[in-house]
Amino acid sequence: MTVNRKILTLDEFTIQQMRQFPTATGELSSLLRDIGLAAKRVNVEVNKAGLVDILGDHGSINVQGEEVKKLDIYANNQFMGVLQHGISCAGIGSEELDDFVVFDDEISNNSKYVVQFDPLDGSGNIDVNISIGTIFSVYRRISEIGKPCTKEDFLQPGSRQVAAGYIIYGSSTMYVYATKRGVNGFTLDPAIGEFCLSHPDIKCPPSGKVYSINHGNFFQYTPNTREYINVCQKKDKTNGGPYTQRYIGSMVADVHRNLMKGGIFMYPGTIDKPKGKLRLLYECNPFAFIVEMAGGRATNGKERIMDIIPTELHQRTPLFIGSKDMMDELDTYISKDLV
Ligand code: P6P
Repeated sequence: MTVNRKILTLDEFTIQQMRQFPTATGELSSLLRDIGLAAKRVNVEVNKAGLVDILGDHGSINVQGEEVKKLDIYANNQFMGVLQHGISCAGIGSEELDDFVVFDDEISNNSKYVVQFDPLDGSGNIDVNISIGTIFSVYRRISEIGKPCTKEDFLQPGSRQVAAGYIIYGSSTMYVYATKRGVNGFTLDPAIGEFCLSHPDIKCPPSGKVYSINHGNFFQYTPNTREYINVCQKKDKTNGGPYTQRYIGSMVADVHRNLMKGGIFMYPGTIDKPKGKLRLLYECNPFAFIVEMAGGRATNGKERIMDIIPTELHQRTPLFIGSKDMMDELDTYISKDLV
Protein backbone atom coordinates (compact mmCIF):
# COMPACT_ATOMS: atom_id res chain seq x y z
CA MET A 1 0.00 0.00 0.00
CA THR A 2 1.53 3.33 -0.99
CA VAL A 3 1.35 5.92 1.77
CA ASN A 4 0.59 9.39 0.43
CA ARG A 5 3.13 11.50 2.29
CA LYS A 6 2.32 14.61 0.22
CA ILE A 7 -0.67 15.34 2.46
CA LEU A 8 0.38 17.12 5.65
CA THR A 9 -2.11 17.20 8.50
CA LEU A 10 -2.38 20.27 10.70
CA ASP A 11 -0.58 18.42 13.49
CA GLU A 12 2.29 17.38 11.20
CA PHE A 13 2.58 20.87 9.72
CA THR A 14 2.65 22.70 13.07
CA ILE A 15 5.26 20.26 14.43
CA GLN A 16 7.37 20.70 11.26
CA GLN A 17 7.15 24.49 11.63
CA MET A 18 8.08 24.27 15.31
CA ARG A 19 11.20 22.19 14.56
CA GLN A 20 12.57 25.11 12.54
CA PHE A 21 12.79 27.06 15.81
CA PRO A 22 15.03 25.09 18.23
CA THR A 23 14.09 27.40 21.10
CA ALA A 24 10.34 27.02 20.49
CA THR A 25 8.46 25.61 23.47
CA GLY A 26 5.66 24.26 21.28
CA GLU A 27 3.00 26.32 23.09
CA LEU A 28 1.87 28.19 19.97
CA SER A 29 1.78 24.99 17.90
CA SER A 30 -0.25 23.33 20.63
CA LEU A 31 -2.65 26.31 20.78
CA LEU A 32 -3.22 26.22 17.01
CA ARG A 33 -3.95 22.49 17.19
CA ASP A 34 -6.35 23.05 20.10
CA ILE A 35 -8.27 25.55 17.97
CA GLY A 36 -8.40 22.96 15.20
CA LEU A 37 -9.95 20.45 17.61
CA ALA A 38 -12.66 22.90 18.69
CA ALA A 39 -13.30 23.78 15.04
CA LYS A 40 -13.94 20.12 14.21
CA ARG A 41 -16.47 19.88 17.03
CA VAL A 42 -18.24 23.09 15.92
CA ASN A 43 -18.20 21.86 12.32
CA VAL A 44 -20.19 18.76 13.30
CA GLU A 45 -22.96 20.90 14.81
CA VAL A 46 -22.93 23.47 11.98
CA ASN A 47 -23.30 20.68 9.43
CA LYS A 48 -26.37 19.23 11.12
CA ALA A 49 -27.83 22.52 12.28
CA GLY A 50 -30.94 21.94 10.19
CA LEU A 51 -31.63 18.58 11.81
CA VAL A 52 -31.29 19.16 15.51
CA ASP A 53 -32.59 21.76 17.89
CA ILE A 54 -29.45 23.85 17.83
CA LEU A 55 -30.76 26.47 15.45
CA GLY A 56 -32.64 29.52 16.39
CA ASP A 57 -32.30 31.90 19.25
CA HIS A 58 -30.79 31.02 22.58
CA GLY A 59 -33.25 33.41 24.11
CA SER A 60 -30.55 35.77 25.36
CA ILE A 61 -29.03 39.03 24.12
CA ASN A 62 -25.24 39.39 23.98
CA VAL A 63 -23.09 42.38 24.79
CA GLN A 64 -23.57 43.49 21.18
CA GLY A 65 -27.30 43.74 21.80
CA GLU A 66 -27.82 40.91 19.28
CA GLU A 67 -29.98 37.81 19.53
CA VAL A 68 -27.67 35.01 20.63
CA LYS A 69 -28.03 31.86 18.52
CA LYS A 70 -27.74 28.51 20.29
CA LEU A 71 -24.85 27.66 17.99
CA ASP A 72 -23.06 30.86 19.06
CA ILE A 73 -23.02 29.67 22.65
CA TYR A 74 -22.01 26.15 21.70
CA ALA A 75 -19.11 27.45 19.61
CA ASN A 76 -18.03 29.88 22.33
CA ASN A 77 -17.91 27.08 24.88
CA GLN A 78 -15.96 24.76 22.59
CA PHE A 79 -13.19 27.29 21.85
CA MET A 80 -13.03 28.52 25.44
CA GLY A 81 -12.92 24.90 26.68
CA VAL A 82 -9.99 23.72 24.56
CA LEU A 83 -8.02 26.88 25.37
CA GLN A 84 -8.70 26.63 29.11
CA HIS A 85 -7.67 22.96 29.22
CA GLY A 86 -4.64 23.43 26.97
CA ILE A 87 -1.11 24.41 27.99
CA SER A 88 -0.79 27.67 26.09
CA CYS A 89 -3.50 30.18 27.00
CA ALA A 90 -3.89 32.31 30.14
CA GLY A 91 -7.28 33.74 29.22
CA ILE A 92 -9.66 34.73 26.42
CA GLY A 93 -11.83 37.54 25.13
CA SER A 94 -14.93 36.64 23.14
CA GLU A 95 -17.61 38.44 21.16
CA GLU A 96 -20.14 36.49 23.20
CA LEU A 97 -18.82 37.53 26.62
CA ASP A 98 -19.14 40.95 28.25
CA ASP A 99 -15.64 40.82 29.77
CA PHE A 100 -12.42 38.88 29.24
CA VAL A 101 -12.02 35.57 31.10
CA VAL A 102 -8.98 34.85 33.27
CA PHE A 103 -8.47 31.08 33.51
CA ASP A 104 -6.43 31.53 36.74
CA ASP A 105 -5.15 28.01 37.30
CA GLU A 106 -1.50 27.02 37.66
CA ILE A 107 -0.96 25.83 34.07
CA SER A 108 -2.89 28.75 32.52
CA ASN A 109 -1.13 31.36 34.69
CA ASN A 110 2.19 29.98 33.41
CA SER A 111 1.02 30.09 29.78
CA LYS A 112 2.46 32.59 27.31
CA TYR A 113 -0.57 33.61 25.26
CA VAL A 114 -4.03 35.14 25.38
CA VAL A 115 -6.62 34.63 22.64
CA GLN A 116 -9.51 36.79 21.39
CA PHE A 117 -12.16 35.26 19.19
CA ASP A 118 -15.51 35.65 17.53
CA PRO A 119 -16.77 32.06 17.95
CA LEU A 120 -19.31 32.14 15.16
CA ASP A 121 -19.28 35.25 12.97
CA GLY A 122 -22.25 35.76 10.70
CA SER A 123 -24.41 33.59 12.92
CA GLY A 124 -27.50 35.38 11.66
CA ASN A 125 -26.91 33.36 8.47
CA ILE A 126 -26.98 29.96 10.23
CA ASP A 127 -30.70 29.44 9.68
CA VAL A 128 -30.43 30.03 5.92
CA ASN A 129 -27.38 27.87 5.28
CA ILE A 130 -24.94 30.62 4.32
CA SER A 131 -21.24 30.16 5.15
CA ILE A 132 -20.25 31.31 8.65
CA GLY A 133 -16.97 31.35 10.48
CA THR A 134 -14.79 31.55 13.58
CA ILE A 135 -12.15 34.29 13.82
CA PHE A 136 -9.28 34.34 16.34
CA SER A 137 -6.27 36.40 17.33
CA VAL A 138 -3.27 35.35 19.47
CA TYR A 139 -1.09 37.70 21.56
CA ARG A 140 1.90 37.03 23.77
CA ARG A 141 0.77 38.26 27.19
CA ILE A 142 2.54 41.33 28.64
CA SER A 143 1.53 40.59 32.24
CA GLU A 144 3.82 38.60 34.55
CA ILE A 145 4.05 34.89 33.77
CA GLY A 146 3.00 32.85 36.78
CA LYS A 147 0.21 35.25 37.67
CA PRO A 148 -3.33 35.63 36.21
CA CYS A 149 -3.53 37.55 32.92
CA THR A 150 -4.79 41.12 33.02
CA LYS A 151 -6.89 43.46 30.85
CA GLU A 152 -3.73 45.00 29.38
CA ASP A 153 -2.97 41.64 27.76
CA PHE A 154 -6.17 42.07 25.70
CA LEU A 155 -5.73 45.74 24.76
CA GLN A 156 -2.55 45.41 22.70
CA PRO A 157 -2.43 46.86 19.15
CA GLY A 158 -2.94 44.36 16.33
CA SER A 159 0.71 44.75 15.34
CA ARG A 160 1.55 42.72 18.49
CA GLN A 161 -0.32 39.62 17.27
CA VAL A 162 1.83 36.47 17.01
CA ALA A 163 -0.82 34.55 15.06
CA ALA A 164 -4.36 34.97 13.74
CA GLY A 165 -6.76 32.84 11.77
CA TYR A 166 -10.26 31.83 10.86
CA ILE A 167 -12.31 28.74 10.17
CA ILE A 168 -14.89 28.99 7.39
CA TYR A 169 -17.77 26.51 7.60
CA GLY A 170 -18.73 26.55 3.94
CA SER A 171 -18.88 24.18 0.95
CA SER A 172 -15.86 22.70 2.68
CA THR A 173 -14.51 23.54 6.12
CA MET A 174 -11.21 25.39 5.97
CA TYR A 175 -8.87 26.51 8.71
CA VAL A 176 -6.62 29.39 7.58
CA TYR A 177 -4.03 30.85 9.92
CA ALA A 178 -1.12 33.27 9.69
CA THR A 179 2.05 33.57 11.73
CA LYS A 180 5.02 35.84 10.99
CA ARG A 181 6.18 33.04 8.67
CA GLY A 182 3.19 33.27 6.34
CA VAL A 183 -0.39 32.20 5.72
CA ASN A 184 -1.47 28.58 5.24
CA GLY A 185 -4.86 26.95 4.61
CA PHE A 186 -6.04 23.52 5.73
CA THR A 187 -9.15 21.77 4.46
CA LEU A 188 -11.01 19.32 6.68
CA ASP A 189 -11.04 15.81 5.24
CA PRO A 190 -14.20 14.35 6.81
CA ALA A 191 -13.10 10.82 5.88
CA ILE A 192 -10.23 11.00 8.37
CA GLY A 193 -11.36 13.91 10.55
CA GLU A 194 -8.15 15.83 9.94
CA PHE A 195 -7.37 19.32 8.64
CA CYS A 196 -4.95 18.74 5.73
CA LEU A 197 -2.67 21.35 4.15
CA SER A 198 -4.49 22.36 0.96
CA HIS A 199 -3.42 26.01 0.42
CA PRO A 200 0.25 26.46 1.37
CA ASP A 201 1.77 29.94 1.49
CA ILE A 202 -1.39 31.90 0.58
CA LYS A 203 -0.77 35.24 -1.16
CA CYS A 204 -3.43 37.90 -1.73
CA PRO A 205 -3.38 38.90 -5.44
CA PRO A 206 -2.19 42.54 -5.67
CA SER A 207 -5.37 43.43 -7.54
CA GLY A 208 -8.78 41.99 -8.28
CA LYS A 209 -12.16 42.64 -9.83
CA VAL A 210 -14.39 42.26 -6.76
CA TYR A 211 -15.56 44.97 -4.41
CA SER A 212 -17.62 43.99 -1.36
CA ILE A 213 -19.82 46.47 0.48
CA ASN A 214 -23.40 46.76 1.71
CA HIS A 215 -24.97 48.99 -0.94
CA GLY A 216 -28.05 49.35 1.27
CA ASN A 217 -26.07 51.86 3.35
CA PHE A 218 -24.88 53.82 0.29
CA PHE A 219 -26.52 57.12 1.18
CA GLN A 220 -25.24 56.84 4.77
CA TYR A 221 -21.60 56.66 3.66
CA THR A 222 -19.43 59.79 3.51
CA PRO A 223 -19.15 61.53 0.13
CA ASN A 224 -15.59 60.26 -0.44
CA THR A 225 -16.62 56.65 0.25
CA ARG A 226 -19.56 57.07 -2.15
CA GLU A 227 -17.16 58.51 -4.73
CA TYR A 228 -14.96 55.40 -4.54
CA ILE A 229 -17.98 53.11 -4.89
CA ASN A 230 -18.97 55.03 -8.04
CA VAL A 231 -15.42 54.57 -9.35
CA CYS A 232 -15.76 50.80 -8.82
CA GLN A 233 -19.01 50.79 -10.78
CA LYS A 234 -17.51 52.74 -13.68
CA LYS A 235 -14.50 50.42 -14.13
CA ASP A 236 -14.21 48.88 -17.58
CA LYS A 237 -11.55 47.12 -19.63
CA THR A 238 -9.60 50.35 -20.05
CA ASN A 239 -8.97 50.88 -16.32
CA GLY A 240 -8.60 47.51 -14.66
CA GLY A 241 -12.25 46.52 -14.71
CA PRO A 242 -14.98 45.69 -15.11
CA TYR A 243 -15.48 45.09 -11.37
CA THR A 244 -18.23 42.96 -9.91
CA GLN A 245 -19.91 43.48 -6.54
CA ARG A 246 -19.99 40.45 -4.24
CA TYR A 247 -21.36 40.76 -0.69
CA ILE A 248 -22.48 37.71 1.27
CA GLY A 249 -23.09 39.46 4.58
CA SER A 250 -20.74 37.03 6.32
CA MET A 251 -17.35 38.66 6.89
CA VAL A 252 -15.37 35.42 6.96
CA ALA A 253 -16.82 34.33 3.60
CA ASP A 254 -16.38 37.74 1.93
CA VAL A 255 -12.82 38.33 3.15
CA HIS A 256 -11.77 34.71 2.44
CA ARG A 257 -12.95 35.00 -1.18
CA ASN A 258 -11.13 38.30 -1.66
CA LEU A 259 -7.97 36.96 0.03
CA MET A 260 -7.87 34.01 -2.36
CA LYS A 261 -8.95 35.73 -5.60
CA GLY A 262 -8.16 39.40 -5.04
CA GLY A 263 -10.64 42.11 -4.14
CA ILE A 264 -11.56 44.70 -1.56
CA PHE A 265 -13.98 44.42 1.37
CA MET A 266 -15.37 47.55 2.98
CA TYR A 267 -17.44 48.12 6.07
CA PRO A 268 -17.16 51.92 6.35
CA GLY A 269 -18.43 54.17 9.05
CA THR A 270 -21.72 55.90 8.36
CA ILE A 271 -23.04 59.30 9.34
CA ASP A 272 -25.04 57.62 12.16
CA LYS A 273 -22.27 55.16 13.12
CA PRO A 274 -18.87 56.73 12.30
CA LYS A 275 -17.11 53.67 13.81
CA GLY A 276 -19.05 51.25 11.62
CA LYS A 277 -20.18 47.82 12.84
CA LEU A 278 -17.18 45.48 12.91
CA ARG A 279 -15.16 44.85 16.06
CA LEU A 280 -11.48 45.79 16.20
CA LEU A 281 -10.10 43.09 18.50
CA TYR A 282 -11.64 39.86 17.23
CA GLU A 283 -12.77 40.67 13.68
CA CYS A 284 -10.66 43.44 12.12
CA ASN A 285 -7.25 42.88 13.76
CA PRO A 286 -7.05 39.14 12.97
CA PHE A 287 -8.06 39.65 9.34
CA ALA A 288 -5.68 42.63 9.07
CA PHE A 289 -2.82 40.40 10.28
CA ILE A 290 -3.71 37.60 7.87
CA VAL A 291 -4.23 39.84 4.82
CA GLU A 292 -1.06 41.86 5.47
CA MET A 293 0.99 38.66 5.90
CA ALA A 294 -0.45 37.61 2.51
CA GLY A 295 0.62 40.91 0.88
CA GLY A 296 -2.57 42.96 1.21
CA ARG A 297 -3.51 45.98 3.33
CA ALA A 298 -6.09 46.88 5.99
CA THR A 299 -7.02 50.36 7.22
CA ASN A 300 -9.84 52.22 8.95
CA GLY A 301 -9.79 54.79 6.14
CA LYS A 302 -7.09 56.89 7.78
CA GLU A 303 -4.62 54.56 9.47
CA ARG A 304 -3.45 50.95 9.47
CA ILE A 305 -5.88 48.79 11.46
CA MET A 306 -3.02 47.13 13.35
CA ASP A 307 -1.68 50.50 14.56
CA ILE A 308 -4.89 51.34 16.42
CA ILE A 309 -4.35 51.31 20.20
CA PRO A 310 -7.44 49.59 21.68
CA THR A 311 -9.22 51.14 24.65
CA GLU A 312 -12.06 48.65 25.15
CA LEU A 313 -12.72 44.98 24.35
CA HIS A 314 -15.70 45.47 22.04
CA GLN A 315 -14.79 48.69 20.29
CA ARG A 316 -15.77 49.05 16.65
CA THR A 317 -13.81 50.38 13.70
CA PRO A 318 -14.47 51.10 10.05
CA LEU A 319 -12.68 48.51 7.90
CA PHE A 320 -11.21 48.60 4.40
CA ILE A 321 -9.21 45.45 3.60
CA GLY A 322 -7.88 43.58 0.59
CA SER A 323 -5.57 43.67 -2.41
CA LYS A 324 -2.75 46.16 -2.11
CA ASP A 325 -3.26 47.98 -5.45
CA MET A 326 -7.01 48.34 -4.81
CA MET A 327 -6.36 49.65 -1.29
CA ASP A 328 -3.82 52.13 -2.68
CA GLU A 329 -6.43 53.41 -5.17
CA LEU A 330 -9.07 53.56 -2.41
CA ASP A 331 -6.76 55.78 -0.34
CA THR A 332 -6.79 58.43 -3.06
CA TYR A 333 -10.54 58.83 -2.50
CA ILE A 334 -11.21 58.32 1.19
CA SER A 335 -8.02 59.44 2.94
CA LYS A 336 -9.59 62.90 3.08
CA ASP A 337 -12.50 61.52 5.16
CA LEU A 338 -12.82 62.35 8.83
CA VAL A 339 -13.30 58.93 10.45
P1 P6P B 1 -24.53 44.15 7.37
C1 P6P B 1 -22.34 39.48 10.42
O1 P6P B 1 -23.40 39.91 11.29
C2 P6P B 1 -21.32 40.61 10.40
O2 P6P B 1 -20.82 40.84 11.67
C3 P6P B 1 -20.20 40.26 9.43
O3 P6P B 1 -19.94 38.90 9.35
C4 P6P B 1 -20.71 40.82 8.11
O4 P6P B 1 -19.66 41.18 7.22
C5 P6P B 1 -21.49 42.06 8.56
O5 P6P B 1 -21.94 41.80 9.89
C6 P6P B 1 -22.71 42.31 7.68
O6 P6P B 1 -23.33 43.48 8.19
O7 P6P B 1 -24.83 45.41 8.14
O8 P6P B 1 -24.01 44.45 5.97
O9 P6P B 1 -25.64 43.15 7.36
